[in-house]
Amino acid sequence: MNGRSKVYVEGSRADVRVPFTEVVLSGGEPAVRLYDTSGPGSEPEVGLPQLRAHWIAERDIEAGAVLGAEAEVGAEAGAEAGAGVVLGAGAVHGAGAEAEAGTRTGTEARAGAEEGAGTDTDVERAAGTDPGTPIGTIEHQGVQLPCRTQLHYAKRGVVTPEMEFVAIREGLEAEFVRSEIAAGRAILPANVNHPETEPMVIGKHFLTKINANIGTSAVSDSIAAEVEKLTWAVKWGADTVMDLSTGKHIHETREHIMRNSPVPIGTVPLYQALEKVNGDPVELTWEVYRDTVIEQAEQGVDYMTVHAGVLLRYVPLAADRVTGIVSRGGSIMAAWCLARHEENFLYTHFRELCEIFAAYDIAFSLGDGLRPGSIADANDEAQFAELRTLGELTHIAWEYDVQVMVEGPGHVPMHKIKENVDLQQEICGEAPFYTLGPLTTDVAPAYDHLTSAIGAAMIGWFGTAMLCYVTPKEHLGLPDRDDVKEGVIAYKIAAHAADLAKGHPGAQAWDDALSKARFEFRWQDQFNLAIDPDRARSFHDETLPAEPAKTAHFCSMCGPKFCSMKISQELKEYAARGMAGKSEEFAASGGRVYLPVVDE
Ligand code: IRN
Ligand code: FE2
Repeated sequence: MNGRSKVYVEGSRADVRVPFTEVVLSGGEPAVRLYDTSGPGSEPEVGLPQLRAHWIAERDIEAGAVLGAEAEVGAEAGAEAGAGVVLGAGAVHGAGAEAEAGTRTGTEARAGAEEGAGTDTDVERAAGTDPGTPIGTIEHQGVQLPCRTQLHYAKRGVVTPEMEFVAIREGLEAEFVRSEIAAGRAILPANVNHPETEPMVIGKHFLTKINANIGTSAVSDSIAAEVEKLTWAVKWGADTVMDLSTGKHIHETREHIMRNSPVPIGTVPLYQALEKVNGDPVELTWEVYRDTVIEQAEQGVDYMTVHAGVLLRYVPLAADRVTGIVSRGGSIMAAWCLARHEENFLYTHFRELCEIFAAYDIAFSLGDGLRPGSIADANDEAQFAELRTLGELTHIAWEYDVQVMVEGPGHVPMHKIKENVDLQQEICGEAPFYTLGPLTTDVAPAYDHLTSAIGAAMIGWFGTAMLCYVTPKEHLGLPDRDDVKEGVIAYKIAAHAADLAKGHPGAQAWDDALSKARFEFRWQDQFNLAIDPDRARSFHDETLPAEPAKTAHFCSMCGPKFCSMKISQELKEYAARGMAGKSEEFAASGGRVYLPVVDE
């Protein structure tokens, strides 16, 4: 795209290279750098380069040395969770030689943790890391377990290359990134088996992020089309992508998505587990589910939605709702609980899941299986009962140094939105909130990217860290390529509007650059700075396609004589010449603000 190019900013080491879209401006204006999610570009059959492989290997070598010398990995957990935790990225050359280059050694790290201790009690608030245990392990009930999470390193005072990367990306200090992760207020989703990711952070003190859902279904299942949708979604700014595939070829589809994704990938393992028992929820077992989680963990899934808050006793609370249970995962677990009259196995086995997630660094996305599916059901007892359980589970995950975010609604009218964020933040110890919209009205099927972008902007402003997009096809069908773009753009706008309102450092600079370009009739600059340069350019060119129109001091909306920007510019010129004589000049020029259209 003319005037836009990708540039890289290098960190403290040569392999920390952070991408930005650079927009070169005319008129002597400084270039503007925009956050860039698009990745380096891949050959779908080959996959992306393994940016993080070296960093992961360095940490593992260091932890391995410590583990070998001082500790025995808990035999049981090692066999179960640790099985196959052998690096997907393990085939990195020469990692040993530089093992300590990027991460600090255990001793230094411990010192760091102590330094930070006085300044942020949240670090200790989340239990788990005991500074006495070797780095790379946590002790739980007398057993040492492998732990490779960014939260673990953050709590030990280690600034990983991933944290440095996101600090540069966000324009903030690396130490600040570390402390937010350590406090559980932010997550950096980064499975050790997904070395292709360009690190990103989700937390209320960072730029608001957006997620795009893609995935095959039983009636539409082309792998190539899904990889294409992924590439398309990140081109327009999706910060993470969830692969919600059901139907055939789930494993292969996901493998292609993982190897080609520069952004973290999330899944709902329950969907694949259900396929494995031929779609009958009652046949689901913890074992089938656990094996599915490990299968996906091996492939590199960075975060997983787990509907562990749908407790047996909450299910009746949804009975009198207008729209009952609308979450797919929620309805599966509700059906299982009711049919067997047993407690949700995701809840009863939650600690085992934590052990697995710790070994791979998978983040929890605690599912909102009882979220409201209509305006009438917003903020009801079923929803908030589940939220309280999600709070309990958040704190359990932190015991294992596992990163957590919490999912939220759904369908909520504007006046009931704030309560959602406030409650979630209070109950879940400020763990990042990740919401689906919310849709602020139910009356506009085919426009739910809009009904929900309104709610998303508001909830983002109030402190939600990531917004799950809704496309125009919501409630109607599987989104195609155009719907994906509409959804992503609507949510980029919502997220940026939230960042502005929150006063995120740097957010307004982008607006100011575009406003100035608009005022000065630098049309190309205006297009290049736009969230969707293609559409901005094409809308302009629909009526004024000729090249001279790209420098003209008007557009076809008001025409040459009624352009308020042009008139304001002239007023500025008068002012620049000084107040004295200004009014005479104005009178001499005819004393009119709006110029006549025809009489010349
Ligand atoms: C996000 C916030 N609340 C729900 N979501 C997303 O909804 C979730 O991450 C997943 O991508 C999608 C479907 O979830 P259910 O319907 O299985 O709960
Ligand atoms: Fe809905």
